[in-house]
Amino acid sequence: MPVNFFRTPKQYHHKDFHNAPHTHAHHDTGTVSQKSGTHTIKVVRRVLDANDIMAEQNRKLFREKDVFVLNMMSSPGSGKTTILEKTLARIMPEIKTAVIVGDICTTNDADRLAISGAPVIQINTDQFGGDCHLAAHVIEKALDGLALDAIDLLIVENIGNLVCPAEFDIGEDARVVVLSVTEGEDKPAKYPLMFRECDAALLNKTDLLPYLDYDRDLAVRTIGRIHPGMPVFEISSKTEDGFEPWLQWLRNLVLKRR
Ligand SMILES: Nc1nc2c(ncn2[C@@H]2O[C@H](COP(=O)(O)OP(=O)(O)O)[C@@H](O)[C@H]2O)c(=O)[nH]1
Ligand SMILES: [Mg+2]
Ligand SMILES: [Zn+2]
Repeated sequence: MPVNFFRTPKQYHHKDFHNAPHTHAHHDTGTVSQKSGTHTIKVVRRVLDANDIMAEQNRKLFREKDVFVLNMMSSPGSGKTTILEKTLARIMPEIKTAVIVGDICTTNDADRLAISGAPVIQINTDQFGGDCHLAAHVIEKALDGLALDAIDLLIVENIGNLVCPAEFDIGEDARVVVLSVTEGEDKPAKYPLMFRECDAALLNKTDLLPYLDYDRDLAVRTIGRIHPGMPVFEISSKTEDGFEPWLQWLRNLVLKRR
């Protein structure tokens, strides 16, 4: 019996299916047989275990080097790169920062972020299957090009996607999700795992609120229900409104590490 991916039994978490052979060509799934659902799930578990092991290795290295690592996630276009452009301009040189940025194609974001003077590494996943998230082994490869001794903070701009990046530990210390007001207030309810897994949310593009019917209170209430107590920073990366509380939150975390 082939596995039916559209009728997921409750006991199987979504992420067990995520690396199934049909979706992620680069993963170690060459020996997978699709004949038996049980067999497939076993292999997928092994792939995820491998990611966790690699993530722990990354984390150990970051600790040794006293580097704080922030994983920034969101859907495409919510403003991650713009937030980082403005953030880097305001926290450097006080906090020595480097960025790893993931996209399927192009070095557009790396080019934008390099203007800050921060070392920037662009990962393009089209070379290994067009993956829609960054896995721990990809981060480990990217570290070859970075002098960890010279930085206090490493920010990873993950690939635009509200689903699977939340499932892949990359060895980070903290996670933030960006949600822009143009995406609709229902997105936290639709993608709860992302909001549960993060340590802070940035509600971006608040400068556009006068032009939208966005229910800001509902969005904030929903996030609070999914992840009670998680800070929600309401910002505009266009005007830099609301930036100081977000930067203070970030600075505190990095300084605690130093
Ligand atoms: N009005 C407005 N536009 C923004 C804001 N932040 C980002 N944008 C725009 O949204 C688009 C996508 O931003 P980008 O930073 O590339 O998003 P990313 O895909 O998440 O990295 C760009 O055209 C930005 O100029 C904001 O706070 N307000
Ligand atoms: Mg970007
Ligand atoms: Zn993915």
